[in-house]
Amino acid sequence: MTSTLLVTGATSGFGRATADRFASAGWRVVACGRRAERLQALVDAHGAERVHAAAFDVRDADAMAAAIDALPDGFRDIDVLVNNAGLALGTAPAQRASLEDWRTMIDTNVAALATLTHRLLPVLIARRGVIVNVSSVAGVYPYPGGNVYGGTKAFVSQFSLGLRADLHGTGVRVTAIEPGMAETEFTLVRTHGDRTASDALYRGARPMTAEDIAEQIFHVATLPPHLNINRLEIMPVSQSFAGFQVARDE
Ligand code: NDP
Ligand code: 8X3
Repeated sequence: MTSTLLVTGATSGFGRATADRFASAGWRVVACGRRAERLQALVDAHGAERVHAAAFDVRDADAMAAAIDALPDGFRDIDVLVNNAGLALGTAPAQRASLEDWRTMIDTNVAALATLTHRLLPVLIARRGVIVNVSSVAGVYPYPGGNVYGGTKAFVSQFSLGLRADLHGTGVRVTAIEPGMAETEFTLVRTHGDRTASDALYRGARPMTAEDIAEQIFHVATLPPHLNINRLEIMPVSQSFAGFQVARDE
């Protein structure tokens, strides 16, 4: 029997690599994102019987509902939901951050993720499915400039554990994956399009790749049905931790 994945943020980075990974393994994939031409490229690469493109902005609850309602036969019985669409905007300290950026992160990383999960819970319960929520080390370890982005990812990790508790006995599995630095379009988005800054961050650092994360997502989603990885924190070897900071009187 063919299984079905729905992954958000499939136009780039982790989401695109996840769509490729599952489609290549013979799954049906509902690939979501705003950039329709990139979703079409996934359809072209894997075939329309394998990949269905669902172009919508996850912050638009009506568009999300319409896209789910419009899923064709063969793509409705979702077994795995990967809530991956998300973003960081800015690295300024809270006192200089953009409120508009904060709201965009909350609407995308928190509100949209909860809305889509709520919408798909009935089918996931019926199919004893899997939810993989893409969180971040930024939700576990604070760093200067992480403020609202880190807060949204702390929500994702804690919401995932809460789902585990509520879905007790249903057979539905829930994992929060918490990656560290991976080279995708993430930093390009965070810097509002500064390619030089993005390239400089990753240069020489051997960051993780989108494919590294997609492989982890595929792994947790295809474990034997009696196993649940609650949280999976993963970093490149080149990234670790620095100490606390101390402000001193003059
Ligand atoms: P990318 O910028 O490469 O991909 C982000 C994806 O999210 C895109 O496909 C984008 O699609 C989608 N997206 C963003 N906003 C919306 C929206 N409003 N509606 C629909 N889709 C949206 O970054 P990553 O692949 O790195 O990021 C994926 C997830 O991983 C994010 O949640 C991020 O926070 C998280 N993460 C990333 C890390 C990293 O170092 N790269 C580390 C830890 C976590 P489109 O623009 O076409 O709509
Ligand atoms: C992305 C990882 O460390 O840039 O979530 O916040 S980090």
